[in-house]
Amino acid sequence: LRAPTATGAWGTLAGMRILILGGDGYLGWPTAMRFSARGHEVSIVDNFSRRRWHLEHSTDSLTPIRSLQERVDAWREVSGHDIKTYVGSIEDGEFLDSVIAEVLPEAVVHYGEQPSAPYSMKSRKTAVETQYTNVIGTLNLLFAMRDHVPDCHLVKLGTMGEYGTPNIDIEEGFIEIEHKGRKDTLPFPKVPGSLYHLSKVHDSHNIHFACRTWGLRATDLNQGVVYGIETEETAQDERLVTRFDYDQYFGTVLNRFCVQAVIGHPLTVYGEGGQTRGFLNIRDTLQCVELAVNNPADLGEFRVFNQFTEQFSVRELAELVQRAGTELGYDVEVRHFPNPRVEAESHYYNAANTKLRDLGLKPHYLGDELLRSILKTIERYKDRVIERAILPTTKWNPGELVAEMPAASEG
Ligand code: NAD
Ligand code: USQ
Repeated sequence: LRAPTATGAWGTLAGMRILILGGDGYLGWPTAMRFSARGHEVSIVDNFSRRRWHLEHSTDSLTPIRSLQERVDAWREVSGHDIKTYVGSIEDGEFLDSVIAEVLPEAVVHYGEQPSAPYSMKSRKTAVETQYTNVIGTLNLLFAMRDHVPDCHLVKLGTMGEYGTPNIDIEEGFIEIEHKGRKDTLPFPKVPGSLYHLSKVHDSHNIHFACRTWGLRATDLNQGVVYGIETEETAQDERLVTRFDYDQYFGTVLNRFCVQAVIGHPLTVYGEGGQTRGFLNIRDTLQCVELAVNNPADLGEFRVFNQFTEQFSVRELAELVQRAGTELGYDVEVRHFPNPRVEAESHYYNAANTKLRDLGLKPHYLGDELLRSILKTIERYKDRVIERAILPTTKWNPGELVAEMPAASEG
């Protein structure tokens, strides 16, 4: 394996072996193309579960995505670069072990998890599926790295939602605590808001353990909510588009609002809309992941970066979309719906995000121009929108359903 330079950075050396877990997904596919375009040897693992979950709900990506094989063929045609693919589930330890032994990656970018909070709260089955896929998959990965590539750098996608919404500033992974006259720097307290977000907390603990105990190196990217539809590479050819979801399970809030604005559906602000989160453009996800890969953690180090560029409340986002939509001639209504989630709707939120900026992140901020360009891209595909998939049916606490339906509870 190549050694890092004296500064600890790999530089931007071409030809690193990079394995992308979840490389058929919204973020994984554009990431695979980005590293491939830079001249790295890229391999992808995916089990197509995201495509299957859509089939099971009779929903689909707004963008007409090609099969992984067609994407890889189109990418070869457009760029002249090959991407190798492995189809299988990372919770299958034997499969993942054999992939790691064959690829011998110098960096693993791990996106391959069930990413939806509402899906994880739908039923016992989906909650167990989420935690099994995410936690066991990551555990298998840690063992395979320990046994075959102990120098490899794990870049793991975590989530800002691991922290929840505490009434104090959120630090990047760790906090210095003084307790009864003694001091220590410890993992920041985690109070996540769904069983999905909890799976990421469990992952973080397991990865931290593997770094402390086996000397692995890892960067946990606590990413905020991603929005956007295009990257440099996906825009090169219609066959290279990435998925874009807007349904109640897999659509994230700003992407949903943009689709809703274009089709004339009221923007679905849950509750008061004071819920504040960190956000970033999909182009910045790629930038952040690249920065992490190019500047690896030290052996034995478990680093945490908070990966977002701006904070917004849901209500602020709705107003921004309404304004950009109105400029384009759409009639955009902002409507408050009963909140299906159990979460604070008005709270303090101030999260640190300096570590990626220190490495050179140049954010693409959310402005009217960017929003208008997302809306215009969505306009091209608006006939594909399945409107019945938009309103939420999954409640965090189904007991509330009973309270709202006295007839049912009395009977
Ligand atoms: P996605 O569902 O589009 O991508 C995940 C990919 O992983 C899918 O192609 C899926 O088929 C694959 N996959 C899932 N489980 C797998 C398994 N067990 N084995 C092999 N492949 C598997 O989701 P995304 O939005 O691209 O998110 C990627 C990662 O980033 C996830 O871990 C998610 O939790 C995290 N993240 C996403 C966002 C966001 O706003 N999109 C924000 C923060 C963190
Ligand atoms: N919300 C609305 N209306 C909607 C959808 C969502 O008001 O139509 C609200 C939610 O109640 C929540 C906020 O918007 O308060 C964010 O919801 P979301 O669905 O956009 O994001 P979330 O469930 O947190 O999950 C998403 C990704 C997940 C990632 C996470 C980053 O699906 O993979 O981990 O964003 S973070 O939020 O920072 O934890």
